[in-house]
Amino acid sequence: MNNDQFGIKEALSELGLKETNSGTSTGSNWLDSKGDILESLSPVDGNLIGKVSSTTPEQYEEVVKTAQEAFKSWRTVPAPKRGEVVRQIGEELRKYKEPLGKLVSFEMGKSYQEGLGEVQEMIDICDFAVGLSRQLHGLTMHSERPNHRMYEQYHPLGVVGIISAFNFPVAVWSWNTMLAWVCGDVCIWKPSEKTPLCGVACQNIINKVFAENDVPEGVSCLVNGDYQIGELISNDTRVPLVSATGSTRMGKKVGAAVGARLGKSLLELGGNNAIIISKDADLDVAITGALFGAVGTCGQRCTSTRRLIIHSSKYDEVKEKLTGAYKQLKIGNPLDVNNHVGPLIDKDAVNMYLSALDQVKEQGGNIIVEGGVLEGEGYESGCYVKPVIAEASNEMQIVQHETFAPILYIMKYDTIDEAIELQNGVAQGLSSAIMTTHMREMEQFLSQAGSDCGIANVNIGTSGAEIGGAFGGEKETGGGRESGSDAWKVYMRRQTNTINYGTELPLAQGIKFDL
Ligand code: UN1
Repeated sequence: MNNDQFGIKEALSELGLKETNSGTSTGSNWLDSKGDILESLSPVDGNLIGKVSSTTPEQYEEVVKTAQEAFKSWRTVPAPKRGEVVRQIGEELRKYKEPLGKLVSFEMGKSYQEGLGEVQEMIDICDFAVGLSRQLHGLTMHSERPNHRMYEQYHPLGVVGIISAFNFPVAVWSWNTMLAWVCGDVCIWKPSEKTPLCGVACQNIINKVFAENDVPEGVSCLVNGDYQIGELISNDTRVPLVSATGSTRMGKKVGAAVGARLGKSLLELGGNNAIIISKDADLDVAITGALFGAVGTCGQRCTSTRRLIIHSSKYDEVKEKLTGAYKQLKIGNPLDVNNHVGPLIDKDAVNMYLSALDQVKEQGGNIIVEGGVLEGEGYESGCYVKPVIAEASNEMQIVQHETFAPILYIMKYDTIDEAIELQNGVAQGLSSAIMTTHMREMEQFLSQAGSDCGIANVNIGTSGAEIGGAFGGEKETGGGRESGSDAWKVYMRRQTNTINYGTELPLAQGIKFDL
């Protein structure tokens, strides 16, 4: 299919993308394309979309130094004024929603609807951050000493490094950056090497707003490249906070490197998310939730549904309904609204999917909806695969592993205690859900003895979280929280201040020190 009919060329030019782009920027200054070239191939048709140069170690030095310098002035701009700049970014994103949504869809492979949804998440976090810019508050407390006042306040941290993944190539960056900016930090973003054009496009959008507001060079920095540039950021003591989204394997490396220098990290890593379908579930809600959770974004969300834990009395019915729904799925070009499932990101991902299917069979799983790689017209990229359902158990090694592909494992339970144990019986702890109309089951699932995940939903699938809540998870998911609620606190340093406005110097704890 000719992708021009979907307006890709036009979108690229609207976003200021060229055939070859510098991947290193401190704002309006784009550094020369000296580094190795990253080729961005679309998983939609396998063709080259554009090239981006990676950042050399020398260029990285220049970026960090410019960012450090920018921090000195950006931190003194009143937070609501920084919020005003973020408000304008939200306005600009509204203008660019369609071309950016299209680029996200074409470079990453998710549906155009989901691409637009991702840009909407960016707009929403801008709005959230604007309000937040007037609410970066600490507490006051009573001092034990007379004529003393005690309070705490939050100050910006400095340079924040953001390492993001291909699957949400723009939204996750914005969750971090918009908060960090209103908090008074400056940011260095390393997008995934699989979606570098999304990074360049966002920087172009930001640059326009920053120029109009005289924001100093270095507040918004972009670097590109493979894991080596990620290592530079993780090991750099000038970067007090590193926020990394991606696999648990990657997160363990980043966490160890940042921890070794006692820096702060915010990790949002793998999930192995389950939905419990109870005997009292509304099955229409349950099937729709499970279907979107498992095949949406071709199973490439960290919140994708990987396991269904179904009450034995409903098992056959759910299996039948779900199998029927899978047969109706249309797989193809994600820019075509008639399709439900787009491609995987690249051929490596396809190979991981195939290897996972082999392991499912070797380890005793029973495949009930067969997989396979699609071939022929429209599937030339080799990245389109069939979503799979397999009967499996937590004991199988492959079920314990997050395969970033549309493979759904289904299993049975009899008691709610057993269901919760199965739900929690994996190394990851991001998202979870129960489908039930039974109040007691629901409350047990949400109690301290219930789901051990960062997200626990009722009658909603595991994916599609709103930005207003803190986003992240426990165990191998890394423990970090991004976006809403009080996630902003990680981007700031807390300071406790005690002020003596009296004429004596009483010491705390009743200590006397008289000469
Ligand atoms: C991710 O896959 O890293 O909750 C983020 C969701 C989206 C974000 C997913 N709002 O599915």
